[in-house]
Amino acid sequence: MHKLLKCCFIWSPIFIAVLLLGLTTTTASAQQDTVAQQDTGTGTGTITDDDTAPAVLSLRVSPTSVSEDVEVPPSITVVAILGGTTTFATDTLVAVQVGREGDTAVSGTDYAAVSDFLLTIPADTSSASGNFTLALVDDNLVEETETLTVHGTATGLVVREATIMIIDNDSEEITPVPTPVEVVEVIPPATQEVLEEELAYTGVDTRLLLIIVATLIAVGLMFAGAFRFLAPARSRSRSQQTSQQTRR
Ligand SMILES: [Ca+2]
Ligand SMILES: [Ca+2]
Ligand SMILES: [Ca+2]
Repeated sequence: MHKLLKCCFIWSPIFIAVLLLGLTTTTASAQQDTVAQQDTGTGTGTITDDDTAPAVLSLRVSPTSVSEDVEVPPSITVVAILGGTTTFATDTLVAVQVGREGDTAVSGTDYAAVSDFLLTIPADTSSASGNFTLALVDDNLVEETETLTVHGTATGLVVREATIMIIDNDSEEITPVPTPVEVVEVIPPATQEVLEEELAYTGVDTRLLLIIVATLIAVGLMFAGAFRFLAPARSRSRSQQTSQQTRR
């Protein structure tokens, strides 16, 4: 019995080790079998994209307004921007046109015609920009502010346009209207004095005239009285002379 226990004590670890080795070998063999099966099999996987493609593209311009009489034709920058947060995996071509029917700024009249051009938004990019020169016509017409549309097209996208404003520099000549002025007649002091002197002189003259008239009346009365006094005496003297001649 003692030998039996001793034998078990010695051989048990060996037995366990052999058992574990066998299990490991079996597992590896099973894995190899699985790999072998995968290598020889086929499968199809589907990757579903969770990004929504852009649907809108906006055009923006800078500057947005220019004066009709600007000395140097301005360079207008046009930027095309995809709407939203996603981009395309391929390039996006945007055909840009400057001006269209209905604009108040007329090509060839208010500005020199601008050729169409392309903007390319690279793959995995949200925007692109380009430039064109806007040569304005400085006419002498009095006009309202004119508008010039920058628009375009891109496959599968709604393109929102931009507007440039052309500011007029002409104005109507305004004829000044005279302001009515209230005129107040003011008599200069010198004139006032002259008038007062004339009035004073007229008063003296009237009094002098009255004195003269009164004097003449008085003189007339005196002569009349003297005539009355002298006339009877002369009559009596003539009568006496006549009676003396008669006596002779
Ligand atoms: Ca004009
Ligand atoms: Ca002008
Ligand atoms: Ca003008």
